[in-house]
Amino acid sequence: MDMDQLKRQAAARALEEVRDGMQLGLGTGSTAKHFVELLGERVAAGLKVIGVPTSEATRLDAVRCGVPLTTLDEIDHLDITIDGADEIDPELNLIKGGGGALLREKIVAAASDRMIVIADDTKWVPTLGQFPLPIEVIPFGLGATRRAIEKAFAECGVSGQMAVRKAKGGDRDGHVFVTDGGHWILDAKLGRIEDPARLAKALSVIPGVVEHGLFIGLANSAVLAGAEGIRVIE
Ligand code: ABF
Repeated sequence: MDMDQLKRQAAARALEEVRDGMQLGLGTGSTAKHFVELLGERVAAGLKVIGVPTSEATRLDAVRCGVPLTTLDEIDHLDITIDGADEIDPELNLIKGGGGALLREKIVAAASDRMIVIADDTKWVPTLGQFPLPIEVIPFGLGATRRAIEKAFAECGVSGQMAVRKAKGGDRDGHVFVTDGGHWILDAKLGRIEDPARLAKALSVIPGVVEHGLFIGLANSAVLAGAEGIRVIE
């Protein structure tokens, strides 16, 4: 079975948790896209739900699939957010943001009663850090922000190269990648993050850092699809 089929299976398993009347956070990325498509089929068959998308890309997918949308200004909470991840550790800490939507993804996840992560099982790791950690930053004063981030890395016992993300494909190919919020992303190759909660706190207090891709204590369960079948980790 190819990776895309595994992603769709994980999405289908998460869809079993969705009930009539739920308010849903809709994630970003190829796995979350499968979820939106499958949800659209259920909506066409009569399921009543409403969604908050975590990116412009997901908003367009949801519209295409007929999933009704709202915003966090119009509703006061979400029942479940279903989203992908770049890495998932045994405590269900995550690295997210490879798709560039980490800021909205974190706002939406934090506004949800539950977060279900959907992924193929290659995303399951013993320790976070092989995937470069995305850090969303304000372009103004980037040199100072980078130095502060490097200081936080040293205090938290990690180090590695950081690079401003470049857009791949489309009109902006090779130019700086700009997030939906108009910010830039630094990708930090750290290799191994022994204490992700400590690093998350240290990054969060740096002026110029808008958000980072460490999701600590936000996910309630992970649905992992692999060659051996589906595992649900809680
Ligand atoms: C989003 O999409 C991200 O936070 C993560 O970067 C990525 C996962 O993508 P995919 O499902 O395509 O592997 O959820």
